[in-house]
Amino acid sequence: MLTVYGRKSSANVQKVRWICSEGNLEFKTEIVGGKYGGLTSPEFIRLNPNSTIPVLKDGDFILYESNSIIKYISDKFDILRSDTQEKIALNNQWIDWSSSVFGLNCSHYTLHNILLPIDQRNTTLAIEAKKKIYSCFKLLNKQLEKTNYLLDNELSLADIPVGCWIHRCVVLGLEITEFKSLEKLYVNLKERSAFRTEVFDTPLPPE
Ligand SMILES: N[C@@H](CCC(=O)N[C@@H](CS)C(=O)NCC(=O)O)C(=O)O
Repeated sequence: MLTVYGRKSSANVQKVRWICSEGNLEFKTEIVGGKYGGLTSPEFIRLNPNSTIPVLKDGDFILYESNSIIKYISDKFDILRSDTQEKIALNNQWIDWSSSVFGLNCSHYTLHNILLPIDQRNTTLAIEAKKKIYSCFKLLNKQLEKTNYLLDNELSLADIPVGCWIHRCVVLGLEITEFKSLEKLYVNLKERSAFRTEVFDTPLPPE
């Protein structure tokens, strides 16, 4: 059976738990990270020398980096797999963007709003991250004008990381109501039980 290492409040962990649930895959959970610690233990460093979550264990096979993990699960268990090179490439494009642009700013916003001790939070950095997140909302809203999900009218792999970060923004109080197409995606995601269980109903970091 698969084991997913990481606290349920981590957006990167949520991506992995969501795709497993989307495909009705059973998995075990090892809660580490955040207030639970454990990322610098010798056992965990053997799994991931970066001391970050998530980590996936599939038998003797160990994998870290959330985006690599969701692609592995998608391919191996045939969950949300794309049938053309173009669709694979577009999914990869959005998955890369979700980490290097959108997720990066969501992480900064999280850090400087709730995660760091109050005396280490930097309001300027939080405002800067918020501005960049709103540019991402605008870009996503444009992309979503003609489709219910990012690539077409069905859920694709790329919706998973993007959906996790959208939810993080919403729970941190960032308003999406002026972005009607983006809001429609969020409504569609909330109708999926895998999203509700693994993303929507989870606590905020560092829980
Ligand atoms: N690029 C990595 C980033 C991993 C990462 O930064 N994970 C965060 C949680 S979202 C972490 O390990 N934080 C330390 C902690 O939870 O204690 C991935 O996508 O897996």
